[in-house]
Amino acid sequence: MKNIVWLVHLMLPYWRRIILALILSVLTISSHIGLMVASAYLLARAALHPPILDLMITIVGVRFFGLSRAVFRYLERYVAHDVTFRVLSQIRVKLYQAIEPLAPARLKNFRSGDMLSRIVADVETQQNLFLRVFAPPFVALLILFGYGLFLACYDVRFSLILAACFLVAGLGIPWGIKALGQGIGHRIVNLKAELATQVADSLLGITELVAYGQAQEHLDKIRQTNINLMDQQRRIARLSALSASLVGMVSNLGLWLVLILGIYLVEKGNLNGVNLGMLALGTFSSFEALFPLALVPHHLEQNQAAAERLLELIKAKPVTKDSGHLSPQSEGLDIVFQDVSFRYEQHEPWALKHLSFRIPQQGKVAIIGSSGAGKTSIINLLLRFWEYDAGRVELGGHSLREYSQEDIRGSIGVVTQRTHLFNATIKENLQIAKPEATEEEIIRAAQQARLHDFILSLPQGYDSLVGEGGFALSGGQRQRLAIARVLLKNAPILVLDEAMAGLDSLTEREVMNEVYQLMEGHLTLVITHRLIGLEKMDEILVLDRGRIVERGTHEGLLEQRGLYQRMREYLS
Ligand code: DGT
Ligand code: MG
Repeated sequence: MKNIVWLVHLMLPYWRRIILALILSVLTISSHIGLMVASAYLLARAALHPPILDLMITIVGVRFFGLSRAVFRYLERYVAHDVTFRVLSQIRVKLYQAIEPLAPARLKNFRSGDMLSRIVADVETQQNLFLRVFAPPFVALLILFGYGLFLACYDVRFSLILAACFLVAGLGIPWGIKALGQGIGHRIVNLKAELATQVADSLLGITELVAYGQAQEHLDKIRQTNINLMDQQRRIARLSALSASLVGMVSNLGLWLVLILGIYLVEKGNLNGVNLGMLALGTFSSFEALFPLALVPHHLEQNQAAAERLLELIKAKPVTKDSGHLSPQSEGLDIVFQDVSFRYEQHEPWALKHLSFRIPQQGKVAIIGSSGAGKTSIINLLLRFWEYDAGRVELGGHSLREYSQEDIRGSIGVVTQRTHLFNATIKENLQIAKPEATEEEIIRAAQQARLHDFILSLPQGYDSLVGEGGFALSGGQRQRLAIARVLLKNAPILVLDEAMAGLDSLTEREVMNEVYQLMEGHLTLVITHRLIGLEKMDEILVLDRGRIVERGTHEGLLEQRGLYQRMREYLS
């Protein structure tokens, strides 16, 4: 129920359009009734051969209702869909605003296909909310009252027949259909999500699936989910057909009852025979308002299930609070980690334990250590992707928590271990780092990253597309693009996490030289497995299982003859 309240809340700002859509909907059905009533009356009157002038008004009425029905139907569709799409776009904006602070920590719990299904399918499901859940009962009620009053002008028993039919077809049948289709709405939403997850998973891992000969099995799984989904949809189609025929039966019954009562009244002289056809056909056409009611519970269930999944995302709390207002200055920045401990989840082992180090203004620190030692975790804390559990992290003399997250990230240029390239041109991928960058700046960054010549060798140059995730580039080229991004951003703090991974030794040295030049005047944190160029570092931290086990300059560490020295010996 909470979900629906949330959705209604989103609809409230459009209450004027909603009322207009409801009025137009009522006018459409009223025109339909009007057309039937006027036509039946015209035929009955004409059969008595009255002077043609007597029929003029009715003839005009038939023409009017015939036309107005189409016009109102068009306007009603237009306004109702306009409202619907406005609400959908609101949901999308809200969803995006909610998701952004969740990245990356909280989003790891969602699978990408499931996320896609929430963002696309679950949002789209909400388009039924107004059109198929809220509007039909209102319209049916208004038609019942309006046409019921019209019938009461002739005999109140006509109105009672109408009310009885509306009760059966508007409440009884939907209730029965709901009982028969209990849970289908939920199952459809969940199966759609499962299908999206399986398809997305198999697309992302298609190379592995083919290489390990698992493609057919995966395909069978997708097929099975698809069959299950189709089964549920077939059940809904069956229920929909059943409800349509039941409502059809009730409306025909209503027509008969009105006709029988009418004949009785005509015989008794209480009703003019000319009106008989008009009342019966009008009643019959008023049932148009009842047809959408049968599936209201089903759509409501589907809307609720989808809204529940959306709210799960919207209500999720980001791991880091973004309540600080400070903005890092470009001068005087130093980074201090004071006895920092951190773990990703409560029950997991510590990723960082009692970590203390300081990178002075414009200082250069390298962090090395075995895989899983906690190197990337330090960056995750620095970028405020995760919250540390104990200790203190300072930037420029203030706790990291006092800064606005966006500003912190704005002042850090980072090459992550897993660079993502967008399916766009090389130039656009570079401009992410600095949207207002000039042509010269972009070329300069690419030259420094030793990428310029390669880019020029492509037929489209800087306008070449890099493909989904950059698949048109080699691993090393992707990495150099990431480095070019950082060079372009030229932020006061530079963080390189395995930035040179995937580069051949020659290119690595060339790019390193450029990066070292850039490091001058920047605070730099380098994480590397390769142990190259560490002589230039102010301090090297050797990390092991979340703790600093050795620290010092290159020479100092070599003298210690500890882990650092062993690692170097092993590499050389
Ligand atoms: P690398 O990149 O292989 O050289 O390793 P590091 O040193 O960068 O390791 P790091 O900091 O990514 O991981 C440290 C530990 O934390 C490791 O045991 C795996 C765990 N860990 C890393 N990322 C996550 C995460 O997102 N969620 C959870 N639950 N654990 C994580
Ligand atoms: Mg790492």
